[in-house]
Amino acid sequence: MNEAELRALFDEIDKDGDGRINIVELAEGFKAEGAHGHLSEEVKKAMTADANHDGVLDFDEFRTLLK
Ligand SMILES: [Ca+2]
Ligand SMILES: [Ca+2]
Repeated sequence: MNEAELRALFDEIDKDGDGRINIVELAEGFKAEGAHGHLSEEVKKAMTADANHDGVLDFDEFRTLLK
């Protein structure tokens, strides 16, 4: 996935457009991607990318997650 694709995906998940992905947006994003069953596990796993522990994923953290 290149930088532009990452940015497009980030913007798609970041529904309120504040430049950060919170847990609700993340869960909705996973649902949209067709994740089933262990949604909370997937979200928990994704939040380990929250390097500065502010409870949201900024673009840098999001990029690290998908690397
Ligand atoms: Ca947001
Ligand atoms: Ca963060």
